[in-house]
Amino acid sequence: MKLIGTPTSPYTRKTRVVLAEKRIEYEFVIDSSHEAKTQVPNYNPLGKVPVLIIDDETAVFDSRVIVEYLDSASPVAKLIPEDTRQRIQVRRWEALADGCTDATVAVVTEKRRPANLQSADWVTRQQGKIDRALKVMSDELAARNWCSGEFFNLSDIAVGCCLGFLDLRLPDLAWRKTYPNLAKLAEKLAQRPSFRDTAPPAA
Ligand SMILES: N[C@@H](CCC(=O)N[C@@H](CS)C(=O)NCC(=O)O)C(=O)O
Repeated sequence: MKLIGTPTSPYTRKTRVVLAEKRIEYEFVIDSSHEAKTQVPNYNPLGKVPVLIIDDETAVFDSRVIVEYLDSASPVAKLIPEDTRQRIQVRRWEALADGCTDATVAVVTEKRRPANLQSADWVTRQQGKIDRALKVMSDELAARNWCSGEFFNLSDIAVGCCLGFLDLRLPDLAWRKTYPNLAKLAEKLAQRPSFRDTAPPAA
């Protein structure tokens, strides 16, 4: 099995954490679709990573589909509950965290454009999504150990990758100060080998 992605992509990291938690061997192929020589569009017409090439040469994307495949591929460390209500709760957390990451990517992409082409309104709109998502994550986590249910699962992985990406790309946001319960969760996740071994290189 091969995973195509980059060490800084938060969606790639989500799939790498899942692979590590489930103890699934894979080859990590680094390919950024922003590079001229990228092969990513040959596997994903959307030109986005991650892409998982499974043994029969089928290319699976995006990260939400990949993690579902991986969780069903091995019984080790189930990360998505069978029960419908619990599963929907976990996937809602994932949608919230991934959506917060999407808005972070949008802010960073906009700020990399030439100053005269940047839209302050667009950045404010995306920043609003990040702020609201963080507040809801913090409110719903409250004083509990894990985001959804009694055990570590995909919801915690998605939130951990989202928070890690905020640290990488928007280090001035100071979310730890505003939301100490999210900081505590991030600290706990950072001690897991799956998170430690996939931490993005410094920007
Ligand atoms: N919803 C997708 C998002 C993937 C995504 O946006 N990946 C970024 C890297 S972090 C990418 O490849 N961007 C290149 C592009 O949009 O052209 C997923 O969860 O896999």
